[in-house]
Amino acid sequence: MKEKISIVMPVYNQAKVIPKIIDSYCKEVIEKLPGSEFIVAEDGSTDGTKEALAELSKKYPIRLVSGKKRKGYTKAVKDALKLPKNDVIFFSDSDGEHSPKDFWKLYIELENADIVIGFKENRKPFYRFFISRFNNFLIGAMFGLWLKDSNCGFRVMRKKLVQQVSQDVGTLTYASNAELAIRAFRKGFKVKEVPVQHFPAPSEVFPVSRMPKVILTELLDLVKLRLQV
Ligand SMILES: Nc1nc2c(ncn2[C@@H]2O[C@H](COP(=O)(O)OP(=O)(O)OP(=O)(O)O)[C@@H](O)[C@H]2O)c(=O)[nH]1
Ligand SMILES: [Mg+2]
Repeated sequence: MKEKISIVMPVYNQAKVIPKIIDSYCKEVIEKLPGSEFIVAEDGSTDGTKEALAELSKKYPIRLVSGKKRKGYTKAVKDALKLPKNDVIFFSDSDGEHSPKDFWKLYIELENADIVIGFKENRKPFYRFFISRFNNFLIGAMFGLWLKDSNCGFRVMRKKLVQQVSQDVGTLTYASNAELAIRAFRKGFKVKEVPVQHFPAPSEVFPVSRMPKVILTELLDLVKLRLQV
């Protein structure tokens, strides 16, 4: 496969890692697939990320989309997914949890699927591993989609799938990436998973203290989603 791609990357307060991330995704992927584009969707950052990205956009071929006010992950991703020009979309979080080298493993599998999702084999910390597995079990039982890491923020997908489902996402408060996969699966798209490396980063959304609230909300949201698809 040598198809050009569009990278879509949401960014919020990633000043520490963003120069390295932009550099590595450009070198490992963008430069190797001529005609590709790199959409960087940033909003509301307060830690110098905006300034860093403005500098980086002079040196690297990124399409920078910036907003003053923080949109929140789900809205930021939905808006960014309206922008790709190319048929293959490589979506990745920007917090350094993934390696752009793993892109190629997912990309090759797109020959046999409409969306290929990375799965973090050795999830850390342990409570995240456990909760993720439990959530994935519920998704399998309720929707028939059996995945190991349905909410992974590292995936490659066809634009036609993104166009058909991404704008409906908004029911699973804490798992919008999983919701996109579920909606796609229920529309008949083929979903695959491929193991990827994982470099744990501190989580803003999921500290252990918020787990009871997160789990309860997720359970109710899954029921709501089941009534929709
Ligand atoms: N544009 C934009 N990006 C965001 C926003 N919130 C988070 N992000 C980015 O989205 C990615 C995922 O971030 P979070 O939603 O904070 O998730 P996390 O804390 O890393 O959660 P886990 O990876 O599941 O532990 C990161 O690369 C963030 O920089 C937002 O409001 N707007
Ligand atoms: Mg993360």
